[in-house]
Amino acid sequence: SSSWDPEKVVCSPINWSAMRSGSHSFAARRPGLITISQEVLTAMQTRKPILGLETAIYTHGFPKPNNYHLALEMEAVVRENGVTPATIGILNGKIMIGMTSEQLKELTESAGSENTHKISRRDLAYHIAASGQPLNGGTTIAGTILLSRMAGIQIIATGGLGGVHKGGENSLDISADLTELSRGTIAVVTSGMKSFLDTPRTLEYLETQGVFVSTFGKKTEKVDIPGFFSRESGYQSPYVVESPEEAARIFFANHRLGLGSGNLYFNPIPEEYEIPKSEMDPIIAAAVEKSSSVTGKDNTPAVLAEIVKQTEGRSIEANRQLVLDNAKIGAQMAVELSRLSK
Ligand code: PSU
Ligand code: MN
Repeated sequence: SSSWDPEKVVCSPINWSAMRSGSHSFAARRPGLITISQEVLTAMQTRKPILGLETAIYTHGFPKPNNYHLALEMEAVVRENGVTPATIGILNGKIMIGMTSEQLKELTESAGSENTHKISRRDLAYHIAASGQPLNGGTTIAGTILLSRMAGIQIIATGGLGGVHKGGENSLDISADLTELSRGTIAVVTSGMKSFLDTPRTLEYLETQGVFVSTFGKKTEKVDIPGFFSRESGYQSPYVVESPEEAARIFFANHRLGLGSGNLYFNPIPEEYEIPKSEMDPIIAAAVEKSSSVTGKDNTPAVLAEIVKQTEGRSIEANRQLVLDNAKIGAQMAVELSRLSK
């Protein structure tokens, strides 16, 4: 009907105009529940583009002290592209949207301690309300997606996506990243999933959940879903996008339609840092084998730690380069989205 205004479509709990101003977001309506840094708050008030960043990669992916250096580098790349970084995590029982470098230092240094956990949807309330020692947390993609939504942040840059684990049809180990992607409007930039996940089943699951899945590349070529350390996985990407501008346009249309579902933008690792799939696959297979007795949320970190050990730092440099590139692409998307929504 003529009264239908896509700008007014409410994607609970945040509507589009509120997302832009930041002033009526879920977080703003519940003061004290979520701590938004001064820098991020200013960006919201002045309608500067913002990019959300996850922290499980620092607490449960990267060894110390590389994790702290990476956290700073990620924010620097985002700022260089004219965007305000919002690193998201839990520090001393408080949900943080944006952290000072001292706070980032505190969180990353606490990696590995018994009070620092990996935070997905099911973990969130406990970590801000439990009795005992104050807890810290690195948010997974799932955790970062849902907190971004609460704060009114629309795009996040991450490293590797969780998915359906190999044998998941029996173990039921399916990352909450996938269900969270289906729960609300968010754009996620990631470099793919490692070969310890079942790529075709992950794609089927995402299709069922209505998540748009695309990879940066040329539409005239066949483009694979990237395999994290390598640019190929052997499985074709459902869609191809050619630039951050196009990606932002698709995400904006997704929002204006009120679809209320997430978008995945896979960004293959830059060629010069790629580690061939043939080289990584046996290493990853061995890491999975070694971690097979570790179940639940500890499985992914155990596999990641074993990969780091086996590649002696080479995987760390590849991981660093790809995640920095994701921050750059995510920031460019945020700039374009901000232009489109003016
Ligand atoms: N895969 C990677 N690197 C990562 C992760 C996964 O190659 O850092 C992290 C991300 O934070 C992701 C989470 O959201 O692990 C998925 O964990 P799980 O499989 O327990 O859902
Ligand atoms: Mn899992």
